[in-house]
Amino acid sequence: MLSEVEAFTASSLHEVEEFRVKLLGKKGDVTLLFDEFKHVSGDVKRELGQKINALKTAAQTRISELREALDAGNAPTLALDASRPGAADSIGTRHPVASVRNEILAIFRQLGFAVAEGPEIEDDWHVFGALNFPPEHPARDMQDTFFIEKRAGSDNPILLRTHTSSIQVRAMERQPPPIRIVCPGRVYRNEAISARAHCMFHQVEGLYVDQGVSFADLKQTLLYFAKEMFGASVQIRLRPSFFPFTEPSAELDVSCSICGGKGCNICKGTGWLEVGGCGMVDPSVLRSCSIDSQKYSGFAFGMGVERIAMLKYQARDLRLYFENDVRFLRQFFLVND
Ligand code: 2U9
Repeated sequence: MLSEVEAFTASSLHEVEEFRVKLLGKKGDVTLLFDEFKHVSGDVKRELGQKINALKTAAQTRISELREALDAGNAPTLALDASRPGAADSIGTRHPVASVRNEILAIFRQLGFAVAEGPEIEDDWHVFGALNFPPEHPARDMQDTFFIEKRAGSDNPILLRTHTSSIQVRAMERQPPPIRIVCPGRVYRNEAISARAHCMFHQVEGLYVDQGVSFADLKQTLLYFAKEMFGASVQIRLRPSFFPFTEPSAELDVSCSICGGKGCNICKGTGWLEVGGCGMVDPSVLRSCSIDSQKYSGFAFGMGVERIAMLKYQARDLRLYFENDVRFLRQFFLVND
């Protein structure tokens, strides 16, 4: 905007007045910037204030120059100083969610996992049916899932995926084992938005299917992940749980890296932080995807990227990750990958 102001030229006093009103009038661009500025706080405020003031001064200077030139009957000249150093472009930063997702994927790539993606608009079979969700399961309810189309004569409606597990189902349908993939992506759930829940968030899920894959392999893989992600001194804990698609199933906790497991307000005094879930792929899920469950076994895991980002950056409100407020995003300027 500054260079546009400095380069502005006019052939009449009327045009100069229009320019003044557009910038400095009651609803002018610069006036509106000053209004917005009132809501900004912290370090950004000082820098922004200086920039808006510079813009205002430049506009006033250019208006006076043009008025003087036109009053004197001269054609105005451009107030360009060719010797002035150029202004550097400001470079954007990667969003913290993308950054954490990339970090997670890089860790699993080191273990030989390939990255696989799939459609966000899915069908019931790939999100629920193949994953052993019974027909009356609450996740299949309108309250929990965004349905797009209930197709007449079909029991396979179109919906927004509620987890990235559908990518793994597609991979198993497409290729025979060994399969070793990590699947990142957006998922959608019909939830009220709050500091802890959102109707859209990001997951990374993983799947390893081969001959002789055991729970010990799962545990070792997750321990490696936790140490790479949260530091070499972390411990992991698996708590028994239930998912329709894994048996046995477990919740994955890591020891709190803030207090070292002693108990603090981040881990609510427990010394442990929940980071995801996991389990051995239920043999009936393998069979749904035409994989011989006598010959092959597999493990799977899943985690929410925003949740890991919140733990890593100690943000208290999930909504910060979706609002794209530069005052929040600018704090991640050092994170680059
Ligand atoms: C197939 C078979 C099994 C993926 C898994 C979880 C456990 C899990 C949650 C963590 C937090 C979702 O983001 S979250 O809300 N996920 O607990 N996910 S096992 O299991 C699969 C996937 C695909 C074919």
